[in-house]
Amino acid sequence: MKAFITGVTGQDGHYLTEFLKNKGYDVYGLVRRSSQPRSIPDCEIVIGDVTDTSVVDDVRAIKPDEIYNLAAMSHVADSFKIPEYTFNVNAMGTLNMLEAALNVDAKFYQASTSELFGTEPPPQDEGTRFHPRSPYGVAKLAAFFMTVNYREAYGLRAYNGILFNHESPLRGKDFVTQKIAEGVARIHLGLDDHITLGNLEACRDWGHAKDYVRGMWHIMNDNRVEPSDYVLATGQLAAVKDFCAFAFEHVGLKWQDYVRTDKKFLRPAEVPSLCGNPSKIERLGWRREYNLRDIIEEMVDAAIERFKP
Ligand code: G4F
Repeated sequence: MKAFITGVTGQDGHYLTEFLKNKGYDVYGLVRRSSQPRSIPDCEIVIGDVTDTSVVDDVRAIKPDEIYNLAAMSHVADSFKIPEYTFNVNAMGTLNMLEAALNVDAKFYQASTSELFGTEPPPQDEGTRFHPRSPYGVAKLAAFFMTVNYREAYGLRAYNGILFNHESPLRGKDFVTQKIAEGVARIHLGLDDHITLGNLEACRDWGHAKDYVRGMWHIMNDNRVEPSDYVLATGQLAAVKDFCAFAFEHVGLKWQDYVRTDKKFLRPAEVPSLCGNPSKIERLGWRREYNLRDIIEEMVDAAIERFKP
């Protein structure tokens, strides 16, 4: 089996490459040209970009069985600053990848997101109305329905994985969980004396990226069911301040003594509360292995190791 992954240098790309290679797949990863050093997983590298239609030729040359479209401008707050770029990568990039999949009749996984639900109250599932709250969310909504449309119009075996937040030690530093984990580690090591965050009341359903890449494969590989869309979530709701409390508690500190807030980290429009109902994917046999405490402890411990002198 051959898999083609876009966004292979991201957190999920790393774990998915490892997971698929362990299953015996040949993995090809689309990597954007960059002069900056980056961590690239061990796979066949294809230099290209989802926003450049040459990617259709790249895919035709490889003829993968499965395409995982993980490439995105994935930072919600930044999408307000660069909405056009965000739309181009997240929506038009998906369209290019759908064309590429159609060309070789590959199965297609679209990295969709709980950001689509926006203001709709939890628990959210596959039947919940969409009301995105950012250029990121709006672009991902276009990509969601483009994927549905290629399935309905052309019979493409296309799947949206509607993933709630998922974290790990490989998470980018600008996401709140890694910002907190690294802040706690630096305070614990005496390198800093506080961290500054935005909205502490926002609630999320945080799972582990390893559980969720396994879910991506699961979504694409259950031959008992027709292609459709699936929520991947834990069903556990926690606020940003709860995440802080658990993370500081892990190193024996009280979060209130070290966390400050600054309006500059607030968003023009916020998604207040996301918590998913994973019943549909659980009926196919997927179960998460990690809970929130496991994730936080792993992230804080890994950050301590990184910053240790
Ligand atoms: O960690 P975040 O930046 O993740 P967000 O916005 O929920 O998006 C992530 O999850 C989505 C799935 O639901 C993905 F689609 C998306 O690509 C990304 O992976 O922020 C989480 C919450 C927000 O409510 C934010 O306002 O934390 C709040 N927050 C509070 N202080 C902060 C901060 N977020 C960041 N990034 N930095 C802060 O200082």
